[in-house]
Parts: sequence; C-alpha cells; structure tokens
Amino acid sequence: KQEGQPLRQRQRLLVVANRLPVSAVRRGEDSWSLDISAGGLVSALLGVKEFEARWIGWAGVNVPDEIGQKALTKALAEKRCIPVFLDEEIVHQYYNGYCNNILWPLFHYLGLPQEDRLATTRSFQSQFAAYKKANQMFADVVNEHYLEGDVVWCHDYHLMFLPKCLKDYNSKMKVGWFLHTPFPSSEIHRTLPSRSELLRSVLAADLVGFHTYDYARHFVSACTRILGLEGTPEGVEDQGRLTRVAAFPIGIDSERFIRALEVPQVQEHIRELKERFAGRKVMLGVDRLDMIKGIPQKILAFEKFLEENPSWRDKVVLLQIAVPTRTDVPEYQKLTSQVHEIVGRINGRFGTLTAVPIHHLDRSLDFQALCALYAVTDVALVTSLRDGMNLVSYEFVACQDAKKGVLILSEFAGAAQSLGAGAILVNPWNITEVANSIAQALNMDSEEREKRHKHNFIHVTTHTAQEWAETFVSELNDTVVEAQIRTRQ
Ligand code: ADQ
Repeated sequence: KQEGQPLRQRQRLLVVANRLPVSAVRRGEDSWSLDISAGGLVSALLGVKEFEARWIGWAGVNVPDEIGQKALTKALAEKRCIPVFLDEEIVHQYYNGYCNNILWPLFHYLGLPQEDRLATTRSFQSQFAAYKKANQMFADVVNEHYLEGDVVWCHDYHLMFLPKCLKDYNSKMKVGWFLHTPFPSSEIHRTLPSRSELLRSVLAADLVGFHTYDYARHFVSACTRILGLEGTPEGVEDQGRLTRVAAFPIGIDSERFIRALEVPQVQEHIRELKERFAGRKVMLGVDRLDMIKGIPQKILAFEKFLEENPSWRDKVVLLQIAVPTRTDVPEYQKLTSQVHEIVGRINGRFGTLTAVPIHHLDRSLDFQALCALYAVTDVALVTSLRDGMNLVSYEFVACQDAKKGVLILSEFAGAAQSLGAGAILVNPWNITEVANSIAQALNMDSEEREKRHKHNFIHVTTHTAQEWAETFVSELNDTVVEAQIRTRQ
C-alpha cells in the first residue's frame, strides 16, 4: 500500500452517472450557461483528494446540432464534465421507459397499475434495446477518454449494462458499480425478462457496491439462484473470476450543514421561522414527490394523530416540502393530486380561521432555507415505503445539535440500519403505529431526546460522504491490484 501511494496521487477517477451534476441552458447557437448542482455525489467526490475526478454523463438537454454539441462540450470541459449526447427517442425509451418505468418501481417493490403493466410488457423489448444502446453510448465516451491507470466508477440502475460494455472494450479497465436504490429480493428481480443479462453485465465490474448489507445479500442471492453461480463471503465467483460485492453506506457532507447554521442569513431565517410558528411544535417532511417516499401515508398518519389527540390540534404544524419530479409521467401527476386532495381535506377538517395543521409546498428549497427548516424542527418524519438510503434523515440530524429533535424513520429506508438506534423506527404502511410514534416523539423528555440525538449525530458526522467515496474507490483500486496479483501467480 505504501508503495502504491505515489501512483494513486496521479490517478484519475472517471465518474459515470446518467446525469452530469450541472444544469445547462442554451443562450445562443454556440453558447451555454452552466450551473453546477451541489448534490451529495458532487460533495462526496470533492472530498476524495488523492484522485482527480472527471464526470461523464448526459447533460439533461437535447442538442441535435453539431455546433451546439461542440459548444456544450467545450463549456463542460471547464467543469471537468464530459457529455454523452442522447436524442429524444433514446431518452424516452431508455430513461423514461426502462429506467423509470420498469427498474425504479421494481427495485422499490412497487407494482404498476394493470393497464400500465400490460403496456410495459408490450414495450419491454424496445425499451430494453434502447437501455442497452444508451449504455453502449456511455461506454463509447468513457472509452474515448480513458487513459491507462484510470479508475472508472459507474453509478446507479441507469447503467447496469455499462460494466460489461467497458470490459468488452478493455478487460484491464478498473470498473466499479454502485447502486443508489435498494436491490430487491431475488424473487422480485427474477420477474424481469432481462434478469440474467443485467446481472451478468453488473458482474463484469471488479467491485459492486450497495448501501446496505441486505441489498448486497439480495444481489448475491439473485446471482446464485438465477445464474447458478457461487456466492462467497467476498462476492460472486464465476469460473474462477471473483466480483467483489459489499456494502458501502453513503453519508453526507455534514460539515457543510453544520457550517451553514452559522451563516447570518440562515440565523435570520431561523429567527423568522421560530416567530412564525411560536407556541407550536414543528414537524417536517422533505421529499422528492415520488411514490417511494410514502407522502400520502405520512399525511394520513398525521390526520390520525390529530383525530386521536385533540389537545395537540392547535399546538403542532406539519410542514411538508415536496419537490416535484418526473412531472410529465401520469403516475406522478396522480400522486400530486392525491396529496393535494388529502392535505385540503385535513386542513378543512382541523384548520381554524387563523391556522392550518399542514403547510404543503410543491417545490424545492434552496440550501440555506432547508438548513434553517431542519434546525427549527421538533420532529422529522421520513416514511419512505422503500428508499436506498435517504439523505434527508442524515441532513436533519446534522442540523439538530442545538435542538435535539426526534427522527421518525421508516424501517424500509436504508438509513434505518445506521440511524435505527437513535430514531423511532416505523412501518409506514401502519398508520396507527406512525400516529402513535408522532405522539411519542412530541412527548419525549429531553434526556431521551439528547441520548437518541447523540447516537445519530456521531454517526452522521463520522460516516460522511467523503469517507464513503474514499472507501469505495480505494477498495476498487485494491481489488483490481489483488486480481492482477492472482493472475500473475
Ligand atoms: P433521492 O431519492 O433523491 O436519492 P434522498 O437520499 O433523500 O433521496 O436525497 C434527496 C436530496 O434532495 C437531499 O439532499 C435533499 O436535501 C434534497 N431535497 C429533497 N427534497 C427537497 C426539497 N423540497 N427542497 C430542496 N432539496 C430537497 C437517491 C436514493 C436514496 C439515496 C440517494 C443517495 O433514492 O435512497 O439515499 O440517492 O444515494
């Protein structure tokens, strides 16, 4: 390892994800303006000092003309980003279709409505073909930019076919793949018509990572049961070749949140919120408006709590911030109207002329406003029906060192495995249980809140995003080195 160190400092890391961490807006025929979005992955990789990271992915815009493509490529190069250009048809079939209509619900154990299920069954082959084609396009770009000694880190369910495409180009390429969603039970995965091909493609990677040990176990079971391969404590073996499979739980850049609370604008914001909700306990939900987040179930549980605890009715408020996503998909439109309908009904039922029990916002908040909200919250409600990890729960804990609020957390979020001892764990489908947990959280004494918070705070500030990325990448590096040593022996 000591000898390997200087070599590592020169190494480049090619991070391949469906979306680049930028939003691109076209200003003219050959000019673009770019906004870097500081998501979890970006800050995680900023912390990986010994590698020089470059991003490869789709910029999220259709650029049919060569002038536009050249100009965007040049602008992105300054941000260390390399674009993959996907046309509208591919995006429709690969991204909206196979990724978001098939893999996303399946990996989260969500069924499709009957008519969608039939339509999906019919269009399955063409969507899978587009998925493979898109993955090949990503591989072409990686291959074009790859230099010997680079490490390639592929991300998420959009790119399950990529490890194989890359190894077909160059078997010496060091390839890792990480899944941000759950990997479901093998009984669910085996219903996919392309089940074997996807598993084999992922197995072409040298290291395969998941958020939790359970997801890793499900993946290994799928490989043993569906492909008939051998599962070992290290991973999956196929004719003497080992693919390492392990859990790498992601974290957040906790320092960024803790520092933000010191910023004067955030403190001002905190003061305003405290004034606005004086005399009431604040409960908070922050989610993308997605089926997996269990927003209707959360609101129904809150209604049950109000029903059964009349003395709390004018002493508590639920702030639900939901960023709309995939707004062109009918399922998501239905979910939005369903949430609006439930919120309206509950506010009509329990509201007064001066106050309503639920404030629901259909939008994204900027970072500072989000930190202020986390800081003034008494009880955070994370009721995902399934969630790979759930970073909102981590962000809440990071902002709570003064208040020591309570986290109610779904047992179906990956975060339940790391924050379970400090949070109140719930089954989000059990509305009575969630309503009782709300009462328990609101009535919890300060000693218990402090004890629970401390447990979670230590976890969130030590298992950071930077540590996650560093661990994955250095293990990937070592895995390949070990494999090469084995081959040499
Ligand atoms: P997501 O499903 O997007 O991520 P999550 O982990 O909670 O879920 O991350 C959401 C991010 O978006 C958080 O950083 C949060 O602050 C932000 N966000 C959400 N709602 C917002 C709002 N209204 N305004 C502003 N910001 C908002 C996927 C998987 C997760 C996994 C992550 C990382 O589904 O399970 O934890 O990737 O691997």
